Amino acid sequence: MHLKKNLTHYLVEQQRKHGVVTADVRLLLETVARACKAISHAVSKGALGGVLGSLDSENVQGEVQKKLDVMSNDILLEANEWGGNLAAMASEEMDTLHRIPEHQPKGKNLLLFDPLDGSSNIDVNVSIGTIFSVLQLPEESQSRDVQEADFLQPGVKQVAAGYAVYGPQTMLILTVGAGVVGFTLDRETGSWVLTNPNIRIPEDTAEFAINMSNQRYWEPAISRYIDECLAGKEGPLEKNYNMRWIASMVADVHRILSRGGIFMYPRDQRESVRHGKLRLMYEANPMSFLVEQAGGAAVDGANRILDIQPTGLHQRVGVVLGSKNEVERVQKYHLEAQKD
Ligand code: P6P
Repeated sequence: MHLKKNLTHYLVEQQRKHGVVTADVRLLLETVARACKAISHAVSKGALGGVLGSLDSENVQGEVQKKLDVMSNDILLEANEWGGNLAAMASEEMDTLHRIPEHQPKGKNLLLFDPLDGSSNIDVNVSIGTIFSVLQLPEESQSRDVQEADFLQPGVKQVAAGYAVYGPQTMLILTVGAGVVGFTLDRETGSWVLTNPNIRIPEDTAEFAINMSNQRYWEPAISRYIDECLAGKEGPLEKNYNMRWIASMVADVHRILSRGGIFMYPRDQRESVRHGKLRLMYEANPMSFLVEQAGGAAVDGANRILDIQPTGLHQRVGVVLGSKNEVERVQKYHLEAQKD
């Protein structure tokens, strides 16, 4: 029987051949992948597992928590407390950092995650996902207790990032800084099988993703670009565009990694979205790392997302990412608008 390459095989290769993965990061990624299998199993049960619906609680974002949000968060915390490769974790669902318990061995990695992104789609059976990012504790911090400030590193410092998408297939998309690879969960063997060994985003696209209902709040640069897309063949971009909006970042980004496109959740004039809706540390940064590693681009408007110096664990940011030439056009419009 010919065994297909799996996640462990890939990570051992990256560790041995390319030295881009240390043994403790390899164990961390395998542990996160195992937790995503458990989350996939819980999500797939739906009403049969009594896991749908909301709790009476709100998270630090002031969003009503779904049962599966909290369950997914707990699965990731429990899976990652014993490995000895982490100093602390941070999550969209927790107000502040989660230190590794005293009785467990500590490591020098920091794990950040959105345990179940797109959870407004859970109850209507639309694809959702888990997003994760790995940073390392700064040298000077390794001799003391971890603090929230230790997480506040720009996205270029990530050593790994990825997501699991719970859709018709459950897939794990990962980068350790050596390109982007995709694994499909084989539910019969429980193995993450390498099915996409070299994911690349086409530099051009004719497909944009944005929530059009926010159009009246957009900044001029976004309006200018979308107007040009809607003008189609007769407009300045000289091609007809298609539109998609799943309202599940993992699903929209997965489509873009699979066939190209541009995803936009820009900051806008609403008070609650004046810095953007998506969170920098555990949504925008990991997705931007993946997109750049696949040959795409990711900006907050005028600036590269991975260069942003964070000021808060849950800070929000505008996000425009995907096919390189398209994103650079939007960035150019923002830069031109700054000069006006
Ligand atoms: P809207 C899901 O709640 C999320 O954080 C992202 O996954 C998604 O892209 C966005 O918000 C959808 O936002 O305003 O269109 O519902």
